[in-house]
Amino acid sequence: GPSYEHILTETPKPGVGLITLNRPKALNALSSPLFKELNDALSKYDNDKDIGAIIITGSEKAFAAGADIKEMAPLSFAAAYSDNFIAPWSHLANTIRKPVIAAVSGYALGGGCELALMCDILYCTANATFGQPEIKLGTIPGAGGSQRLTRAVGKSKAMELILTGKNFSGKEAGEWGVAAQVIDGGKEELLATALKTAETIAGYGRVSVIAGKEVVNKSQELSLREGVEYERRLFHSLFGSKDQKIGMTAFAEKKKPDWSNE
Ligand code: CO8
Repeated sequence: GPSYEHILTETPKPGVGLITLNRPKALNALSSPLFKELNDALSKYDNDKDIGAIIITGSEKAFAAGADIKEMAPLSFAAAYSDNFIAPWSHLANTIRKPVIAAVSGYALGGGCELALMCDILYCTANATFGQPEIKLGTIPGAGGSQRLTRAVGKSKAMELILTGKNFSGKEAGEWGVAAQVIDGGKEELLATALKTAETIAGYGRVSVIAGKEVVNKSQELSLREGVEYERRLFHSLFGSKDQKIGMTAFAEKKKPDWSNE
């Protein structure tokens, strides 16, 4: 595969692409060069017919301790605005169609928290540390944190977190619905859980998985009525897929479906 400087990529299980953020000296601070590599790896997995689900993880100590503060410190308004600084971060949320699981151990602060929130499913360890500490640096979340955290935890709690900059734990992330599962144990147990889910998803037909992700994401953008109509249109359209016939025929025949991904 391609060789990267700031991330590692591997396929630890059939159908699963694993991306490990790997800037240990900076606690995986998300520099522009790192994000360029992350986007490249995500696109490659998204376009790879053999891959059905993607995991993003970090180290035991840090998922990512934020955007790279040292890169941002000297930035001017004109440079940030004209170069559309941070816009490439939207690649994951805007264009990646296969499910992405965040497996968070250690720090997920600022942009690290926002990256985790962009993923489709979030798993974390109980003692992971989340937070939007930008206010302490004289700024505010810039990669969707104010929007996604608010949708996840509600306005009052998001306002408290973003205006005080105080951290919250993995345990709290689970209680508040930010995380789908809080894993007892460390990075190893966390990754095992993420891999199991990714393998399960990668074992289903690609077309229905992509459609499932698309309709859940629409719920974040559309009114309930528009969202339900959108879902119904896509549901109807899946009767045009081979996998709907394969799946329902296999059920009736008490067999295991052999997906065509068509
Ligand atoms: N950027 C750059 N370098 C970092 C970052 C970061 N976000 N976080 C840690 N590092 C570096 C440290 O500078 C240090 O480097 P060095 O050894 O050269 O001094 C190394 O990583 C290890 O860090 P520490 O020595 O600080 O490790 P500790 O275990 O003592 O502390 C902490 C760990 C608590 C995580 C601490 O490093 C910390 O507070 N980091 C900053 C957390 C933070 O404020 N993150 C938010 C950044 S702002 C942001 O993400 C903006 C949102 C995104 C888009 C918005 C655009 C405007």
